Amino acid sequence: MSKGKCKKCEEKCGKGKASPEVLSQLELGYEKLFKSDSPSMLKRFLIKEMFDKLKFKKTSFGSTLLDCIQSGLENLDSGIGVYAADPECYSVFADLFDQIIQEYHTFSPSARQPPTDWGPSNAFGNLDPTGQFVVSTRVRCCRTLKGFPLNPCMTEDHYKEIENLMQPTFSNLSGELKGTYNPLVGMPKDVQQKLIDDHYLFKEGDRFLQAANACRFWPTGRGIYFNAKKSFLVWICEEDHLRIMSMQPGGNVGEVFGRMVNGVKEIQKNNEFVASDRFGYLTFCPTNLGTTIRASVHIKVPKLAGDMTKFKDLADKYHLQIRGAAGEHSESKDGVYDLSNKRRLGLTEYQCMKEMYDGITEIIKAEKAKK
Ligand code: ADP
Ligand code: DAR
Repeated sequence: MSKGKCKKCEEKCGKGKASPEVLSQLELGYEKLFKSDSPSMLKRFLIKEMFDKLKFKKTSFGSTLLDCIQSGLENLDSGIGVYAADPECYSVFADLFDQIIQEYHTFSPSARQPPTDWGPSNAFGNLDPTGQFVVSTRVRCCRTLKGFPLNPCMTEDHYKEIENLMQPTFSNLSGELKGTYNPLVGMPKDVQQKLIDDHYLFKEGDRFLQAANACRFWPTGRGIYFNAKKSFLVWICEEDHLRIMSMQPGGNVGEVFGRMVNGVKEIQKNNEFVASDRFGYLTFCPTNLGTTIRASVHIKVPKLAGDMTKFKDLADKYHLQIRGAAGEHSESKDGVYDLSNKRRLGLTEYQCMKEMYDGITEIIKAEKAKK
């Protein structure tokens, strides 16, 4: 397993400051951002004083401010516009990350992520036993493997090593978790597209990830593990090193969550994850820190969706996020919306799930009550 820095980072590493080329790109990008009407948190929080302080800094991996904000400089329509190019970025560029984290997760600089608490195994039942509203349920979490950098600092060998590192773990999964690993390299395009269309596999070509240097050497080292029912799945090296997920038709949150927890516990028996006292599990995007859990339902609420402004206000009230039927950056299809918890940091895994469970319960009540 490569413990060393990537060639790109080696070139950048060296002591001290960002190179003149990086500084020049930063100044040009910042000027464009400053003149724009970008809604991103990057635009709102990276004021000139902070920019001038951070632009010279480098992490021990060699990451610069540019490595973290390049996606938001290129995609002015970003909501956030910032990723951690390596785990140290959260401390080296804390001035910027802390404000993003406080706003997105309502998590203050003095706050600490509580210890992992999955809660009691029978905590959650079925949100919609009649099947009138909830089409399907999915719960996912993200993990960064110790000893590896994050996307912008990863070499092609890093991607291959992570893929190879996970094979013994996958081979040892048994019972309901037993399945096969399917690398993207060599996967027929029609098979890949059907897995994407059926909501199992990640999409390709996300412009935000591409601009963040998260898609280099694609599809090397990328792939998906899944069991026979495709109810337990693991993504390898999409946005994060690992995305561990459970999903099934219907609204039985307890079953879906329980399967994901079992999978995480099995995988962590042989693998060490990167976490910090302050933020819990560290991830490429600051929106996924902490529990890293996104628990979602595909739900049909045609009455509420008839007034999207009120629907969004109701979702906000219960700390829920609305996505389209194909996930992030997609639109609803056939009246199906992806509704999930927004907050992942500053609360336990159980509290995260409860926030989603209680929120969706209220959404279903509101849909039933609406004339
Ligand atoms: P992530 O959830 O990992 O942040 P996305 O929002 O892009 O990523 O969703 C990834 C895939 O998971 C998409 O195809 C999306 O439609 C699918 N998905 C998310 N929630 C559900 C759900 N409750 N039921 C079925 N598919 C889902
Ligand atoms: N589109 C980027 C990412 C925001 C959060 N989603 C992730 N991490 N997949 C943005 O800044 O809006």
